[in-house]
Amino acid sequence: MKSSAINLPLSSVVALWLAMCGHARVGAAEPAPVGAVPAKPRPNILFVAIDDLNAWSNRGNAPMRVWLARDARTAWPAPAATLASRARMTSSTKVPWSRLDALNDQILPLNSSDKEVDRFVWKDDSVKTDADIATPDNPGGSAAQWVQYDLEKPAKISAIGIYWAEDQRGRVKLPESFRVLVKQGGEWKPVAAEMPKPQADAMNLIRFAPVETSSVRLEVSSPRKSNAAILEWSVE
Ligand SMILES: [Ca+2]
Repeated sequence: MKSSAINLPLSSVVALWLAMCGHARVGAAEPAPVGAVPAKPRPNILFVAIDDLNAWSNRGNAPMRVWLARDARTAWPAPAATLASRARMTSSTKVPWSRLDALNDQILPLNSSDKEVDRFVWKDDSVKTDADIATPDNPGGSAAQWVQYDLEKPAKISAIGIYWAEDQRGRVKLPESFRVLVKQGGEWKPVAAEMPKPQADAMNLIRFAPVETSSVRLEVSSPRKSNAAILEWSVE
């Protein structure tokens, strides 16, 4: 008998299987810090594949097609078209093993110390003296590090989201301070908003008066002998 393939949305099969097994989870257990929103849980590709096969072998009577990614990065959906995903990225420094495209790949971590997703990490070697550390009179510090989005074309923006990395053990720490700058008339100008204290384990949202710009820069000052790092940076 000629068999035919049945195409079910993967999400439907997995949702059904999770519900039947009592593994379905909804929402975040911990409240989000003030000024921040919890990250969305990321899909677990391995878990999905195993459960999907299991569900099918118990119920299906026709072949199921399964593709295994040859490159781990292709197992994730392509980023949606956003201001950030279309932007050109540059930075003041970068630890060689870290990835600049971790900023806009739209892959969110489980928490700030998640090592299973890519992160962008600045070098710390420019922060040496007290004068280099940011103060109210010296915002950003003279040794401030930065990362920059050059937008595909000028756009009006009014918010950014930052998911900071922080390791409980190690040198990656939350920045002591940071600023958001936009380029206008060839000059960098800070956006009109008070920068909140960086929070771990959440997407930090900063809203400001709408401004039209072609480039956005995020400037940070790291604690001495530490590296600031980012897991995701969105622009709206
Ligand atoms: Ca990311």
